[in-house]
Amino acid sequence: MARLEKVVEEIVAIFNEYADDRGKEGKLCKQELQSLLVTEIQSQEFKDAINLEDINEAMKSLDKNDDDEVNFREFCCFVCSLAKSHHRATTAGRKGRGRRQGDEN
Ligand SMILES: [Ca+2]
Ligand SMILES: [Ca+2]
Repeated sequence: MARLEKVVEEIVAIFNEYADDRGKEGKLCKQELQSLLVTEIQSQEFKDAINLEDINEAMKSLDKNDDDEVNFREFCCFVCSLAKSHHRATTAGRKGRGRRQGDEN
């Protein structure tokens, strides 16, 4: 399977595994969100992107529609924001976006 396909499958599998653990199926309650974040986020870089110390704060930032559950759409926004901050981190130090005339030579 191609890499991107694997990534998508993994995202769906991770969400479903935790979301169907307790309470409503297909949605992450606070406890499910907490165990997902604690288990599936290990590196400091990604930990810095979300407040793991305070699950209430983490829930508040992910729960866009204020129903105290994280649905798949909200989870995708979170994964996307992790990807964006990782992209920023790995491209930091490059000058500007794209190539501008006069840069570095
Ligand atoms: Ca659930
Ligand atoms: Ca929600």
